[in-house]
Amino acid sequence: MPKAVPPSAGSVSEADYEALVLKLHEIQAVKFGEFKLKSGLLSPVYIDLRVIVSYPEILHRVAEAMWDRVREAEFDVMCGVPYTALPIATCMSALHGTPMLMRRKEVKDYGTKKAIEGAFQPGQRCLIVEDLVTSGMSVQETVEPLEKEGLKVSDVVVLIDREQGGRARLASQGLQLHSAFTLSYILDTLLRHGLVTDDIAAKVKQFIAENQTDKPGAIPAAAPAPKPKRLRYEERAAHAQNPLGRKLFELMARKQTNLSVAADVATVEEMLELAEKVGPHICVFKTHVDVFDTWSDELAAKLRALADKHDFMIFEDRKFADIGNTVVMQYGGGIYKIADWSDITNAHLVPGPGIIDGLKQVGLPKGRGLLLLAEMSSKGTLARGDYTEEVVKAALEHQDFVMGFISVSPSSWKSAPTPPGLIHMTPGVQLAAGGDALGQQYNTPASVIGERGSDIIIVGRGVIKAADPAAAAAEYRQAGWQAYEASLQA
Ligand code: S5P
Repeated sequence: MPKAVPPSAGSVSEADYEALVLKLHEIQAVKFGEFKLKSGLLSPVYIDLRVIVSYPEILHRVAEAMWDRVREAEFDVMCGVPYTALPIATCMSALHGTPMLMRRKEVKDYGTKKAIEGAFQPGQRCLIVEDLVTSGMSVQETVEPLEKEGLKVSDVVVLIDREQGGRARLASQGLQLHSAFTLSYILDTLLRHGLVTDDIAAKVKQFIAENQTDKPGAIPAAAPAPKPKRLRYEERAAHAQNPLGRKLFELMARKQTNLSVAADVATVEEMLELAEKVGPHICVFKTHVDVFDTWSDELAAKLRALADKHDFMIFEDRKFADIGNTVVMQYGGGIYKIADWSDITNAHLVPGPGIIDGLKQVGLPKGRGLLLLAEMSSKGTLARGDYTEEVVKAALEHQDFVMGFISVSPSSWKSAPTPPGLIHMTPGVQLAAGGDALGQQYNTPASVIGERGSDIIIVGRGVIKAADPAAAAAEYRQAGWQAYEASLQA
Protein backbone atom coordinates (compact mmCIF):
# COMPACT_ATOMS: atom_id res chain seq x y z
CA MET A 1 0.00 0.00 0.00
CA PRO A 2 1.35 3.49 -0.82
CA LYS A 3 2.27 5.64 2.12
CA ALA A 4 -0.92 7.55 2.87
CA VAL A 5 0.57 10.53 4.65
CA PRO A 6 3.41 12.67 3.34
CA PRO A 7 6.12 13.43 5.86
CA SER A 8 5.33 16.49 7.94
CA ALA A 9 7.19 19.62 6.86
CA GLY A 10 6.83 21.45 10.13
CA SER A 11 6.76 21.04 13.84
CA VAL A 12 4.62 17.90 13.85
CA SER A 13 6.81 14.88 13.20
CA GLU A 14 5.87 11.57 11.63
CA ALA A 15 6.12 10.03 15.10
CA ASP A 16 3.69 12.65 16.41
CA TYR A 17 1.13 11.71 13.77
CA GLU A 18 1.49 8.08 14.60
CA ALA A 19 1.14 8.72 18.32
CA LEU A 20 -1.98 10.76 17.69
CA VAL A 21 -3.63 7.87 15.82
CA LEU A 22 -3.01 5.66 18.85
CA LYS A 23 -4.54 8.28 21.13
CA LEU A 24 -7.62 8.64 18.93
CA HIS A 25 -8.05 4.90 19.03
CA GLU A 26 -7.55 4.84 22.81
CA ILE A 27 -10.36 7.38 23.42
CA GLN A 28 -12.58 5.47 20.94
CA ALA A 29 -12.86 8.36 18.52
CA VAL A 30 -12.08 5.72 15.89
CA LYS A 31 -13.62 2.28 16.41
CA PHE A 32 -13.60 -0.93 14.37
CA GLY A 33 -16.17 -3.69 14.47
CA GLU A 34 -19.69 -3.62 13.01
CA PHE A 35 -21.74 -0.41 13.17
CA LYS A 36 -25.06 0.55 11.68
CA LEU A 37 -24.86 3.95 9.96
CA LYS A 38 -27.73 6.47 9.69
CA SER A 39 -28.17 5.35 6.11
CA GLY A 40 -28.84 1.79 7.29
CA LEU A 41 -25.51 0.63 5.91
CA LEU A 42 -23.34 -1.64 8.06
CA SER A 43 -19.86 -0.20 8.46
CA PRO A 44 -16.76 -1.92 9.86
CA VAL A 45 -15.46 1.47 11.03
CA TYR A 46 -17.03 4.18 13.14
CA ILE A 47 -15.51 7.60 13.64
CA ASP A 48 -16.93 9.97 16.23
CA LEU A 49 -14.68 12.90 16.88
CA ARG A 50 -17.07 14.74 19.23
CA VAL A 51 -15.42 12.98 22.15
CA ILE A 52 -12.21 14.97 21.56
CA VAL A 53 -13.50 17.93 23.61
CA SER A 54 -13.18 15.79 26.73
CA TYR A 55 -9.42 15.42 26.16
CA PRO A 56 -7.84 18.88 25.95
CA GLU A 57 -4.39 17.51 25.37
CA ILE A 58 -5.57 15.45 22.40
CA LEU A 59 -7.59 18.38 21.09
CA HIS A 60 -4.42 20.43 21.17
CA ARG A 61 -2.51 17.79 19.23
CA VAL A 62 -5.33 17.43 16.71
CA ALA A 63 -5.32 21.19 16.13
CA GLU A 64 -1.55 21.21 15.66
CA ALA A 65 -1.62 18.25 13.28
CA MET A 66 -4.23 19.94 11.12
CA TRP A 67 -2.46 23.28 11.24
CA ASP A 68 0.70 21.54 10.12
CA ARG A 69 -1.07 20.33 6.98
CA VAL A 70 -2.05 23.84 5.88
CA ARG A 71 1.26 25.52 6.64
CA GLU A 72 1.72 26.26 2.93
CA ALA A 73 -1.87 27.31 2.25
CA GLU A 74 -2.76 30.99 2.14
CA PHE A 75 -5.73 32.24 4.16
CA ASP A 76 -6.74 35.25 6.25
CA VAL A 77 -9.54 33.72 8.31
CA MET A 78 -10.82 30.24 9.06
CA CYS A 79 -14.28 28.78 9.54
CA GLY A 80 -15.20 25.57 11.33
CA VAL A 81 -18.04 23.42 10.02
CA PRO A 82 -20.64 23.09 12.80
CA TYR A 83 -20.52 21.39 15.21
CA THR A 84 -17.74 18.84 15.75
CA ALA A 85 -15.07 20.90 14.02
CA LEU A 86 -15.82 24.11 15.95
CA PRO A 87 -13.65 23.33 18.99
CA ILE A 88 -10.85 22.18 16.68
CA ALA A 89 -11.05 25.40 14.64
CA THR A 90 -11.19 27.48 17.83
CA CYS A 91 -8.08 25.76 19.12
CA MET A 92 -6.20 26.28 15.83
CA SER A 93 -7.26 29.93 15.80
CA ALA A 94 -6.20 30.57 19.39
CA LEU A 95 -2.87 28.76 18.98
CA HIS A 96 -1.87 30.52 15.78
CA GLY A 97 -3.64 33.89 15.98
CA THR A 98 -5.68 33.48 12.80
CA PRO A 99 -9.18 34.93 13.24
CA MET A 100 -12.10 32.57 13.06
CA LEU A 101 -15.63 32.89 11.64
CA MET A 102 -18.65 30.80 12.48
CA ARG A 103 -21.38 29.61 10.19
CA ARG A 104 -24.80 29.46 11.78
CA LYS A 105 -26.37 26.10 11.23
CA GLU A 106 -29.86 27.32 12.23
CA VAL A 107 -29.86 30.50 10.13
CA LYS A 108 -32.90 29.51 8.13
CA ASP A 109 -35.02 29.52 11.26
CA TYR A 110 -34.15 33.10 12.00
CA GLY A 111 -35.50 34.92 8.98
CA THR A 112 -32.88 37.44 7.92
CA LYS A 113 -30.35 36.67 10.66
CA LYS A 114 -26.69 36.64 9.58
CA ALA A 115 -25.43 33.35 8.17
CA ILE A 116 -21.81 34.05 9.11
CA GLU A 117 -20.75 35.43 12.49
CA GLY A 118 -17.47 37.24 13.04
CA ALA A 119 -15.52 40.14 11.53
CA PHE A 120 -14.36 39.84 7.94
CA GLN A 121 -13.93 41.74 4.69
CA PRO A 122 -15.24 40.56 1.33
CA GLY A 123 -12.28 39.28 -0.68
CA GLN A 124 -10.53 37.68 2.30
CA ARG A 125 -9.44 34.05 1.92
CA CYS A 126 -11.10 31.59 4.26
CA LEU A 127 -9.86 28.13 5.25
CA ILE A 128 -12.56 25.57 6.00
CA VAL A 129 -11.95 23.33 9.02
CA GLU A 130 -13.87 20.06 9.21
CA ASP A 131 -13.42 16.95 11.35
CA LEU A 132 -14.11 14.35 8.73
CA VAL A 133 -14.80 14.23 5.03
CA THR A 134 -16.79 11.47 3.35
CA SER A 135 -18.59 12.84 0.30
CA GLY A 136 -17.66 16.51 0.80
CA MET A 137 -21.30 17.60 0.98
CA SER A 138 -21.22 19.23 4.41
CA VAL A 139 -18.10 21.17 3.43
CA GLN A 140 -19.98 22.48 0.43
CA GLU A 141 -22.83 23.61 2.66
CA THR A 142 -20.34 25.78 4.54
CA VAL A 143 -18.59 27.10 1.44
CA GLU A 144 -21.80 28.45 -0.11
CA PRO A 145 -22.75 31.01 2.59
CA LEU A 146 -19.10 32.10 2.90
CA GLU A 147 -18.86 32.77 -0.82
CA LYS A 148 -22.20 34.57 -0.71
CA GLU A 149 -20.57 37.00 1.73
CA GLY A 150 -17.72 37.59 -0.71
CA LEU A 151 -15.13 35.39 1.00
CA LYS A 152 -12.80 33.29 -1.15
CA VAL A 153 -12.46 29.63 -0.32
CA SER A 154 -9.82 27.40 -1.88
CA ASP A 155 -8.56 25.14 0.92
CA VAL A 156 -10.21 22.70 3.30
CA VAL A 157 -8.49 20.92 6.15
CA VAL A 158 -9.89 17.83 7.86
CA LEU A 159 -8.63 15.51 10.53
CA ILE A 160 -9.66 12.37 8.68
CA ASP A 161 -10.32 11.75 5.00
CA ARG A 162 -12.47 8.63 4.75
CA GLU A 163 -11.31 8.29 1.12
CA GLN A 164 -14.82 7.79 -0.17
CA GLY A 165 -14.80 10.37 -2.93
CA GLY A 166 -14.76 13.61 -0.95
CA ARG A 167 -11.36 14.69 -2.22
CA ALA A 168 -12.39 14.38 -5.87
CA ARG A 169 -15.71 16.05 -5.30
CA LEU A 170 -14.10 19.03 -3.57
CA ALA A 171 -11.41 19.24 -6.26
CA SER A 172 -14.13 19.45 -8.90
CA GLN A 173 -15.37 22.55 -7.05
CA GLY A 174 -11.89 24.07 -7.03
CA LEU A 175 -11.25 23.14 -3.38
CA GLN A 176 -8.04 21.51 -2.24
CA LEU A 177 -8.43 19.00 0.55
CA HIS A 178 -5.69 18.71 3.19
CA SER A 179 -6.06 15.92 5.72
CA ALA A 180 -4.11 15.06 8.83
CA PHE A 181 -4.91 11.41 8.20
CA THR A 182 -6.46 9.18 5.61
CA LEU A 183 -8.48 6.25 6.88
CA SER A 184 -5.95 3.86 5.28
CA TYR A 185 -3.14 5.47 7.22
CA ILE A 186 -5.04 5.07 10.48
CA LEU A 187 -5.79 1.47 9.64
CA ASP A 188 -2.18 0.64 8.71
CA THR A 189 -0.88 2.28 11.86
CA LEU A 190 -3.26 0.35 14.09
CA LEU A 191 -2.47 -2.86 12.22
CA ARG A 192 1.23 -2.34 12.81
CA HIS A 193 0.57 -1.86 16.51
CA GLY A 194 -1.58 -4.97 16.63
CA LEU A 195 -4.68 -2.97 17.51
CA VAL A 196 -6.79 -4.26 14.62
CA THR A 197 -6.75 -7.69 13.03
CA ASP A 198 -5.90 -8.43 9.39
CA ASP A 199 -9.48 -9.51 8.95
CA ILE A 200 -10.90 -6.15 10.14
CA ALA A 201 -8.37 -4.23 8.06
CA ALA A 202 -9.42 -6.17 4.97
CA LYS A 203 -13.09 -5.50 5.70
CA VAL A 204 -12.49 -1.76 6.12
CA LYS A 205 -10.56 -1.59 2.86
CA GLN A 206 -13.32 -3.45 1.08
CA PHE A 207 -15.91 -1.12 2.62
CA ILE A 208 -14.05 1.97 1.43
CA ALA A 209 -13.68 0.53 -2.05
CA GLU A 210 -17.35 -0.41 -2.27
CA ASN A 211 -18.72 2.82 -0.85
CA GLN A 212 -17.34 5.53 -3.04
CA THR A 213 -19.80 8.41 -2.89
CA ASP A 214 -19.16 9.49 -6.47
CA LYS A 215 -20.36 6.15 -7.83
CA PRO A 216 -24.01 6.15 -8.90
CA GLY A 217 -26.20 4.52 -6.25
CA ALA A 218 -23.51 4.57 -3.56
CA ILE A 219 -24.09 5.88 0.00
CA PRO A 220 -27.82 6.53 -0.17
CA ALA A 221 -27.70 9.08 2.66
CA ALA A 222 -25.50 11.36 0.57
CA ALA A 223 -27.87 11.53 -2.39
CA PRO A 224 -29.97 14.70 -2.37
CA ALA A 225 -33.72 14.06 -2.22
CA PRO A 226 -35.53 15.11 -5.40
CA LYS A 227 -37.26 18.46 -4.97
CA PRO A 228 -41.03 17.99 -4.98
CA LYS A 229 -42.77 19.80 -7.81
CA ARG A 230 -44.63 22.92 -6.78
CA LEU A 231 -48.36 22.74 -7.48
CA ARG A 232 -50.46 25.56 -8.93
CA TYR A 233 -52.92 27.27 -6.59
CA GLU A 234 -55.87 25.69 -8.43
CA GLU A 235 -54.35 22.23 -7.89
CA ARG A 236 -53.77 23.02 -4.24
CA ALA A 237 -57.49 23.82 -3.80
CA ALA A 238 -58.38 20.15 -4.19
CA HIS A 239 -56.05 19.27 -1.30
CA ALA A 240 -57.47 21.80 1.18
CA GLN A 241 -59.57 20.23 3.92
CA ASN A 242 -60.90 23.50 5.30
CA PRO A 243 -63.58 24.77 2.86
CA LEU A 244 -62.46 28.39 3.18
CA GLY A 245 -58.86 27.37 2.46
CA ARG A 246 -60.06 25.71 -0.73
CA LYS A 247 -61.99 28.86 -1.72
CA LEU A 248 -58.94 31.02 -1.10
CA PHE A 249 -56.77 28.94 -3.45
CA GLU A 250 -59.54 29.16 -6.06
CA LEU A 251 -59.86 32.91 -5.59
CA MET A 252 -56.11 33.42 -6.02
CA ALA A 253 -56.07 31.36 -9.22
CA ARG A 254 -59.18 33.09 -10.58
CA LYS A 255 -58.01 36.62 -9.79
CA GLN A 256 -54.32 35.93 -10.41
CA THR A 257 -53.09 37.52 -7.22
CA ASN A 258 -51.20 36.35 -4.15
CA LEU A 259 -51.15 39.78 -2.53
CA SER A 260 -52.67 40.55 0.85
CA VAL A 261 -52.69 44.17 1.98
CA ALA A 262 -52.34 44.90 5.70
CA ALA A 263 -54.71 47.82 6.35
CA ASP A 264 -52.80 49.33 9.25
CA VAL A 265 -54.43 52.76 8.93
CA ALA A 266 -55.70 54.99 11.72
CA THR A 267 -59.44 55.29 11.05
CA VAL A 268 -62.28 53.14 9.73
CA GLU A 269 -62.89 55.71 6.96
CA GLU A 270 -59.33 55.30 5.77
CA MET A 271 -59.68 51.53 5.98
CA LEU A 272 -62.81 51.47 3.82
CA GLU A 273 -61.23 53.88 1.35
CA LEU A 274 -58.14 51.65 1.16
CA ALA A 275 -60.27 48.52 0.61
CA GLU A 276 -62.00 50.27 -2.30
CA LYS A 277 -58.65 51.27 -3.85
CA VAL A 278 -56.64 48.08 -3.45
CA GLY A 279 -59.59 45.67 -3.64
CA PRO A 280 -59.12 44.84 -7.34
CA HIS A 281 -55.53 43.72 -6.76
CA ILE A 282 -55.71 41.57 -3.65
CA CYS A 283 -56.82 38.15 -2.48
CA VAL A 284 -56.94 39.03 1.23
CA PHE A 285 -57.56 42.30 3.09
CA LYS A 286 -55.93 42.11 6.51
CA THR A 287 -57.24 44.27 9.34
CA HIS A 288 -56.46 45.24 12.94
CA VAL A 289 -59.84 46.64 13.91
CA ASP A 290 -58.86 47.10 17.54
CA VAL A 291 -56.74 50.13 16.58
CA PHE A 292 -59.85 52.12 15.63
CA ASP A 293 -61.74 54.26 18.15
CA THR A 294 -65.04 52.93 16.86
CA TRP A 295 -66.54 49.73 15.49
CA SER A 296 -70.06 48.58 14.68
CA ASP A 297 -72.00 45.94 12.81
CA GLU A 298 -72.69 48.54 10.08
CA LEU A 299 -68.99 49.14 9.52
CA ALA A 300 -68.43 45.41 9.36
CA ALA A 301 -71.23 45.15 6.79
CA LYS A 302 -69.64 47.90 4.69
CA LEU A 303 -66.34 46.06 4.66
CA ARG A 304 -68.08 42.81 3.73
CA ALA A 305 -69.83 44.55 0.85
CA LEU A 306 -66.46 45.71 -0.47
CA ALA A 307 -65.10 42.16 -0.13
CA ASP A 308 -67.99 40.88 -2.25
CA LYS A 309 -67.67 43.69 -4.78
CA HIS A 310 -63.93 43.18 -5.35
CA ASP A 311 -63.73 39.45 -4.66
CA PHE A 312 -61.33 39.37 -1.71
CA MET A 313 -61.35 37.73 1.71
CA ILE A 314 -61.16 39.52 5.05
CA PHE A 315 -58.55 38.51 7.60
CA GLU A 316 -58.82 40.05 11.06
CA ASP A 317 -55.27 39.66 12.37
CA ARG A 318 -56.38 39.17 15.98
CA LYS A 319 -53.56 36.79 17.02
CA PHE A 320 -55.58 35.00 19.69
CA ALA A 321 -53.43 33.58 22.48
CA ASP A 322 -55.66 32.47 25.37
CA ILE A 323 -57.21 29.25 26.63
CA GLY A 324 -60.01 27.65 24.62
CA ASN A 325 -62.85 28.88 26.87
CA THR A 326 -61.71 32.50 26.70
CA VAL A 327 -61.13 32.64 22.95
CA VAL A 328 -64.67 31.32 22.38
CA MET A 329 -65.93 34.57 23.97
CA GLN A 330 -63.31 36.80 22.36
CA TYR A 331 -63.85 35.45 18.83
CA GLY A 332 -67.64 35.33 18.82
CA GLY A 333 -68.59 38.19 21.13
CA GLY A 334 -67.62 41.62 22.41
CA ILE A 335 -67.88 44.76 20.33
CA TYR A 336 -66.08 43.23 17.37
CA LYS A 337 -67.87 39.88 16.85
CA ILE A 338 -64.94 38.93 14.61
CA ALA A 339 -66.37 35.56 13.63
CA ASP A 340 -69.41 37.27 12.11
CA TRP A 341 -67.56 39.16 9.40
CA SER A 342 -63.94 38.01 9.13
CA ASP A 343 -63.29 35.01 6.87
CA ILE A 344 -59.90 34.31 8.39
CA THR A 345 -58.31 34.87 11.76
CA ASN A 346 -55.11 33.67 13.40
CA ALA A 347 -53.77 32.33 16.68
CA HIS A 348 -50.60 31.58 18.56
CA LEU A 349 -50.15 28.02 19.79
CA VAL A 350 -48.58 29.07 23.10
CA PRO A 351 -51.62 27.90 25.12
CA GLY A 352 -51.65 24.48 23.40
CA PRO A 353 -54.18 22.95 21.00
CA GLY A 354 -57.18 23.90 23.18
CA ILE A 355 -57.08 27.31 21.52
CA ILE A 356 -57.76 25.69 18.14
CA ASP A 357 -60.71 23.73 19.54
CA GLY A 358 -62.18 26.89 21.10
CA LEU A 359 -61.89 28.95 17.93
CA LYS A 360 -63.15 26.07 15.82
CA GLN A 361 -66.28 25.75 17.93
CA VAL A 362 -67.22 29.30 16.94
CA GLY A 363 -65.70 29.60 13.48
CA LEU A 364 -66.24 26.29 11.71
CA PRO A 365 -70.07 26.46 11.66
CA LYS A 366 -69.72 29.91 10.08
CA GLY A 367 -67.37 28.62 7.36
CA ARG A 368 -64.28 30.37 8.73
CA GLY A 369 -60.62 29.34 8.58
CA LEU A 370 -57.71 29.68 11.01
CA LEU A 371 -54.04 30.44 10.41
CA LEU A 372 -51.53 29.38 13.05
CA LEU A 373 -48.54 31.65 13.66
CA ALA A 374 -45.66 29.25 13.02
CA GLU A 375 -43.02 31.94 12.63
CA MET A 376 -42.92 35.73 12.97
CA SER A 377 -41.14 38.33 10.92
CA SER A 378 -39.85 40.34 13.87
CA LYS A 379 -36.28 40.32 15.14
CA GLY A 380 -35.66 37.97 18.07
CA THR A 381 -38.90 36.05 17.60
CA LEU A 382 -39.21 32.94 19.73
CA ALA A 383 -41.45 31.27 17.16
CA ARG A 384 -38.82 29.12 15.47
CA GLY A 385 -37.20 25.70 15.44
CA ASP A 386 -39.00 23.18 17.64
CA TYR A 387 -41.85 25.60 18.33
CA THR A 388 -42.53 25.91 14.60
CA GLU A 389 -42.52 22.13 14.29
CA GLU A 390 -45.06 21.81 17.12
CA VAL A 391 -47.28 24.29 15.28
CA VAL A 392 -47.05 22.19 12.12
CA LYS A 393 -48.01 19.10 14.08
CA ALA A 394 -51.07 20.83 15.57
CA ALA A 395 -52.10 22.10 12.13
CA LEU A 396 -51.89 18.61 10.65
CA GLU A 397 -54.18 17.32 13.39
CA HIS A 398 -56.78 20.09 12.86
CA GLN A 399 -56.91 20.49 9.10
CA ASP A 400 -60.70 20.77 9.12
CA PHE A 401 -60.38 24.25 10.63
CA VAL A 402 -56.69 25.19 10.28
CA MET A 403 -56.18 26.40 6.71
CA GLY A 404 -52.50 27.25 6.99
CA PHE A 405 -49.79 29.31 8.62
CA ILE A 406 -48.27 32.69 9.14
CA SER A 407 -44.70 31.83 8.18
CA VAL A 408 -41.43 33.41 7.15
CA SER A 409 -39.31 30.64 5.61
CA PRO A 410 -41.48 27.52 5.35
CA SER A 411 -39.21 25.83 2.81
CA SER A 412 -36.53 25.58 5.49
CA TRP A 413 -38.71 23.91 8.11
CA LYS A 414 -37.74 20.41 9.18
CA SER A 415 -41.26 19.33 8.22
CA ALA A 416 -41.08 20.97 4.77
CA PRO A 417 -42.93 20.69 2.56
CA THR A 418 -46.18 20.91 4.51
CA PRO A 419 -49.22 19.29 2.84
CA PRO A 420 -50.29 21.18 -0.30
CA GLY A 421 -53.74 21.93 1.12
CA LEU A 422 -52.26 24.21 3.79
CA ILE A 423 -51.48 27.79 2.78
CA HIS A 424 -48.57 29.99 3.87
CA MET A 425 -49.02 33.72 4.35
CA THR A 426 -45.92 35.82 4.97
CA PRO A 427 -45.70 39.33 6.45
CA GLY A 428 -42.59 41.49 6.48
CA VAL A 429 -42.56 42.10 2.74
CA GLN A 430 -41.32 45.13 0.82
CA LEU A 431 -39.80 45.58 -2.61
CA ALA A 432 -36.39 46.05 -0.98
CA ALA A 433 -35.17 43.99 1.97
CA GLY A 434 -34.56 45.87 5.24
CA GLY A 435 -36.50 46.64 8.41
CA ASP A 436 -38.05 49.30 10.63
CA ALA A 437 -36.94 50.83 13.93
CA LEU A 438 -39.07 48.44 15.99
CA GLY A 439 -37.76 45.09 14.86
CA GLN A 440 -39.77 44.43 11.72
CA GLN A 441 -37.68 42.62 9.08
CA TYR A 442 -38.48 42.75 5.37
CA ASN A 443 -37.87 40.28 2.57
CA THR A 444 -38.72 40.79 -1.09
CA PRO A 445 -41.67 39.14 -2.89
CA ALA A 446 -39.21 37.10 -4.98
CA SER A 447 -37.48 35.79 -1.87
CA VAL A 448 -40.72 35.10 0.03
CA ILE A 449 -42.51 33.27 -2.77
CA GLY A 450 -39.54 31.93 -4.74
CA GLU A 451 -36.94 30.96 -2.15
CA ARG A 452 -38.79 30.78 1.15
CA GLY A 453 -41.68 28.75 -0.25
CA SER A 454 -44.62 30.92 0.85
CA ASP A 455 -47.90 31.42 -1.02
CA ILE A 456 -49.14 34.89 -0.09
CA ILE A 457 -47.25 38.11 0.54
CA ILE A 458 -48.69 40.39 3.22
CA VAL A 459 -47.75 44.01 2.55
CA GLY A 460 -48.62 46.86 4.91
CA ARG A 461 -46.58 50.04 4.79
CA GLY A 462 -45.16 49.19 1.36
CA VAL A 463 -48.66 49.89 0.03
CA ILE A 464 -50.43 52.12 2.52
CA LYS A 465 -47.62 54.65 2.86
CA ALA A 466 -47.16 54.91 -0.92
CA ALA A 467 -48.31 58.13 -2.60
CA ASP A 468 -50.67 56.00 -4.71
CA PRO A 469 -51.68 52.86 -2.78
CA ALA A 470 -53.61 51.41 -5.72
CA ALA A 471 -50.56 51.70 -7.98
CA ALA A 472 -48.32 50.26 -5.25
CA ALA A 473 -50.72 47.33 -4.78
CA ALA A 474 -50.63 46.71 -8.53
CA GLU A 475 -46.83 46.67 -8.40
CA TYR A 476 -46.68 44.24 -5.46
CA ARG A 477 -49.32 42.08 -7.10
CA GLN A 478 -47.21 41.79 -10.22
CA ALA A 479 -44.03 41.05 -8.24
CA GLY A 480 -45.78 38.37 -6.16
CA TRP A 481 -47.40 36.74 -9.16
CA GLN A 482 -44.22 36.73 -11.24
CA ALA A 483 -42.35 35.09 -8.36
CA TYR A 484 -45.08 32.43 -8.16
CA GLU A 485 -45.05 31.74 -11.91
CA ALA A 486 -41.25 31.54 -11.87
CA SER A 487 -41.30 29.10 -8.95
CA LEU A 488 -43.55 26.74 -10.92
CA GLN A 489 -40.88 26.46 -13.60
CA ALA A 490 -38.04 25.81 -11.13
O1 S5P B 1 -44.91 37.91 12.20
C1 S5P B 1 -45.72 38.76 11.85
C2 S5P B 1 -47.07 38.47 11.79
C3 S5P B 1 -47.94 39.44 11.30
S1 S5P B 1 -49.57 38.99 11.03
N1 S5P B 1 -45.28 39.98 11.47
C4 S5P B 1 -46.13 40.95 11.02
O2 S5P B 1 -45.65 42.03 10.66
N2 S5P B 1 -47.48 40.70 10.97
C5 S5P B 1 -48.43 41.76 10.56
O3 S5P B 1 -48.15 42.09 9.20
C6 S5P B 1 -48.33 43.06 11.33
O4 S5P B 1 -49.24 43.06 12.42
C7 S5P B 1 -48.69 44.09 10.30
O5 S5P B 1 -50.08 44.27 10.25
C8 S5P B 1 -48.25 43.48 8.98
C9 S5P B 1 -46.92 44.00 8.46
O6 S5P B 1 -46.99 45.35 8.14
P1 S5P B 1 -45.78 46.11 7.39
O7 S5P B 1 -46.22 47.57 7.39
O8 S5P B 1 -44.55 45.92 8.20
O9 S5P B 1 -45.71 45.55 6.01
